[in-house]
Amino acid sequence: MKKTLLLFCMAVLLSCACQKREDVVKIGMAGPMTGDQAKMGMDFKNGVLLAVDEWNSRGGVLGKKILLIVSDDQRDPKQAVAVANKMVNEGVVGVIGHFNSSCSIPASDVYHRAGIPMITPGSTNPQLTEKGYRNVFRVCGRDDQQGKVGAEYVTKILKAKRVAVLHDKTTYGQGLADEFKKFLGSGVDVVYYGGIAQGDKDFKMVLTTVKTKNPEIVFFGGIYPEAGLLVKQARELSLNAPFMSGDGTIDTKFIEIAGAQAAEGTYLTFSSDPNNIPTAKGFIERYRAKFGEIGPYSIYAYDATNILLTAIREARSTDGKLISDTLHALEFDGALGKMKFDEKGDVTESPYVVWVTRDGKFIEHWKP
Ligand code: ABU
Repeated sequence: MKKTLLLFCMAVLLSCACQKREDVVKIGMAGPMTGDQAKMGMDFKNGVLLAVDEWNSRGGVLGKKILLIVSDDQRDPKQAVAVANKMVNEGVVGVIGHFNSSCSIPASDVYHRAGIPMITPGSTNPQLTEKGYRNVFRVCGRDDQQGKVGAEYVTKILKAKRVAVLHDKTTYGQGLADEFKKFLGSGVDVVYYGGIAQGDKDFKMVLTTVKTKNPEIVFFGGIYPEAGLLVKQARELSLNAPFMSGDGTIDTKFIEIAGAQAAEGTYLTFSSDPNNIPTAKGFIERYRAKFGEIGPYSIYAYDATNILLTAIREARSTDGKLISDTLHALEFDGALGKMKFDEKGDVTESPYVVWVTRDGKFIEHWKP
């Protein structure tokens, strides 16, 4: 009797667990939710959440509500692998993330083994999509594209001859610095090349050395916390050459940390201003109403989520392979405009432009 009761209870529990698993479609989102890049993580989360809420208000996907699982990778590669494994074990059918290339790349191995699609809104290091994983996608561009545009501006427009190149020794930061350096014209002299440590606060020693090299421009491959301090401390040392950086720096936090005066005239490579993209209008209004001003990658997170959910709907399945195949075939109309993935999982179009900081704001400045 006892045995029968036990078996009955187990069957009920199992049925509840299955029922629970089937009640919702789980998708994961991962990024730096705490620490010095938490602003980026929050921008991601808000973009994803807006898309999920909109889908859920229309009934969800495949007749089920969508459940978002948010994970904090703390911009740490080991933590990224840990949260990737955790989300896989929790049964996510796709992941939006991560932000840092140094997190997305090792985490992609986990998603690949599990056969789950991942779409990063902001990891730009080329290696991510060079592994040949059919389940890995990005809706942003690549550092070989943005490094080239930065180098073209410095070489052809600024006509600089003496350039200092700094990076934060990360996959993204050093990778972008190297791409930038690679594309500089043959008449450009790299008078300094070197790395700083992410998380450090005092860069005066390296900046003092850079100053002795008398550069006309200083390029920094890295993210806004260090970029802001570098620019601020450079001005304190009367190193007044303009700085150039990439998409990891174009955030209001950069100006906040550097101060508007020190940040004035900093060049940044990124995509075009979404405020000038007609298809982005509705997204910007709805995002602002819910969360305030959009961050640089909010719209990318929103489009990445919509693409993933569209692929699940079109595939009529939560099977990872079917979703990935559908993602490769989709032509998607997003807030950023038309989007299509190539064989590698990169977007077929990702034009970069140069922005400049003026009066505490980022202004779109130059198109190649
Ligand atoms: N692309 C901006 C910084 C994030 C990353 O690729 O590491």
